[in-house]
Amino acid sequence: MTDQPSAPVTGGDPLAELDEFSIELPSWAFGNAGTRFKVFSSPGVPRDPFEKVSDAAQVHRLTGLAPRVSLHIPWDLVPDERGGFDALAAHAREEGVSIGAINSNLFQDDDYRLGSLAHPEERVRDKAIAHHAQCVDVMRATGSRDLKLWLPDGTNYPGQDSLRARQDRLADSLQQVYALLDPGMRLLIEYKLFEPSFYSMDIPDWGTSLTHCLALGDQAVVVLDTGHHAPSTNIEFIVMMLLRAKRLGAFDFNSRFYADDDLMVGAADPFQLFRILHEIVEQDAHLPSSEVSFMLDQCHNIEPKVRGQLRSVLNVEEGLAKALLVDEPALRAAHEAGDVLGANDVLMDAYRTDVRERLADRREARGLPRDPVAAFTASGYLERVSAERVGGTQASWGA
Ligand code: LRH
Ligand code: MN
Ligand code: MN
Repeated sequence: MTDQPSAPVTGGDPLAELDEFSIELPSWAFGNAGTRFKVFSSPGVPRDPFEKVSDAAQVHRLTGLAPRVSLHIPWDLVPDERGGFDALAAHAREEGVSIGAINSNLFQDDDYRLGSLAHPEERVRDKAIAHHAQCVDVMRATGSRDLKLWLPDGTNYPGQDSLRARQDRLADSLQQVYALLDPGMRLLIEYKLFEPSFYSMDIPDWGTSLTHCLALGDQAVVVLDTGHHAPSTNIEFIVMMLLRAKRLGAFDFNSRFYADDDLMVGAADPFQLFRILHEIVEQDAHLPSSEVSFMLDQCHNIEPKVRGQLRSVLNVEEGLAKALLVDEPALRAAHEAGDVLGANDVLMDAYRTDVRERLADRREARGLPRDPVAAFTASGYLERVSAERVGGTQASWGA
């Protein structure tokens, strides 16, 4: 192999692949969120799932990047007198978006003190399984493909329960949840290192999640939440391995300085986001055919919510644009030549490229505002909904 990097094979714009890329927004990002110390309330916050979907639709309207909204059940339950989930799906369509993943909730019921799907008592496990049947009904009504399961189960003290018995019960419960799926539906299994359990989590890492997925079947895939790892974990390595195993189903993107901070993606460590997206591009997983769902899982505690989501999707777009600019032939040539620093230079050249003007040009060419955040501020949307959304209770994380 030559020591000269070969010329790129195509003369086309590498950013054209952004046309097919999309990001899914979490309904809960639009409600009031906080820490265990205080939930600050913001004006104009949605009072129900319809208003959350409308806010999410603003992000799509201004960026063209976010056509789906994930729901969390029971936070986003729609009462029959509001037309049920058929009405919510119709509302989403009118707003130009659709319903994405349906998240189950196994962490806010008194019965789940010792766990849910891995609970020692069959009655509690059955209740947690039945909750997933309810979620699958919501999927059918809304046209959602993905059932997303994050398991908060675990133990706080060594000896509190048998680690092995918990896994066996979990495997059995997961099989029952999996059996609820229609063909074409997917079960997304999310892992988390710690919290709310502090000694052992029953699905603490990608290996455990993947092991369960492999036992369940092709419709089970892993969710990687970027905030759910130990500090210094090489997340892009995990991304590469899950793609290699064809079991990376989705991301929950966010960023963190310490633990599961749920801050805006790309805010704490944009270079990590770029490295993750480089592994994605290496395996063409940014293309819709890969079926990787790029979701956000964030809470906006002190920042405005719609603007927080706008900033987040633009951060992901920017990271992906830079990853698409990596000169792949040059990188491969450097690998083959064993050129350590040359290879690193190729990657860093792409990361250091300022793509903001190119992305604004692309938006303009597609009839979108060059600066979606400025367009949102100028639209008066927040003032309008703040005036309209009086009465009722503002949604908050967990309600
Ligand atoms: C758990 C988690 C999971 C939940 C969400 C609200 O920490 O990341 O995805 O569904 O937060
Ligand atoms: Mn998550
Ligand atoms: Mn989390």
